[in-house]
Amino acid sequence: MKPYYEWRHVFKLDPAKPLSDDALEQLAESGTDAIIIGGSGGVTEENTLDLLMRVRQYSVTCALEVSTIQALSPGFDYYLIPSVLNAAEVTWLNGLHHRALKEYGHMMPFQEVLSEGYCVLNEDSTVAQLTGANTHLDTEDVVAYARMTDQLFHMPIFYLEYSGTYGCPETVDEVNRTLEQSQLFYGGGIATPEQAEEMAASADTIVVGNVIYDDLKNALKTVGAVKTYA
Ligand code: 1GP
Repeated sequence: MKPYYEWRHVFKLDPAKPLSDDALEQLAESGTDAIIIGGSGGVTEENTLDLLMRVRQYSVTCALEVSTIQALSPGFDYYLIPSVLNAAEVTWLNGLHHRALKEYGHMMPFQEVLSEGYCVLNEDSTVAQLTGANTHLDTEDVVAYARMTDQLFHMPIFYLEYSGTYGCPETVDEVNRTLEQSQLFYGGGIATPEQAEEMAASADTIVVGNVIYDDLKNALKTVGAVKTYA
């Protein structure tokens, strides 16, 4: 298993989207550092477990990004728990977390749990709609959320989430310079090796999602782009 602080490139697979065995094999054997299973809609215990079993045929590190308590399943290397810092309702910041801890806190494998300070920046994304995120933020606002994650809450991961659209490299760069301890994850709209390389220049870890389903060839090329850069 590769520890999260060594991840430079990860693929995020959506359990609600179909993926052929052949495609999954290519992704798992691509040299990516980890596979994250997670999505914002249609995630169930059944489709999560099904995908976990399929990924477990390979040696790649596999994490669950928990978006619904119902889909919590054992057997992952890591459990990533997002807290949306710019959400409109506290449900997404700590409400679901409270509910989960009340029910399962006594048996949670905390050594495998990683909290993520999420900053959602694409107002059209499902996650922004779901959480009512205030995406009208300037760089100083985003940097303040990065400090909150890093210096105030001491969360291991700060996640700049542009899901579905390519973000602003200058903002990523500014955040990168601010963070001292937290690992910087960048995700959103990476569709080419060039974009992967550009974001990998500032973020510690880049997350590649949608393009897997739209253009597998280019998705696979993002791995090499990041590794060459590193
Ligand atoms: C989504 O950050 C990830 O949670 C990746 O974004 O799907 O736009 O690549 P894309």
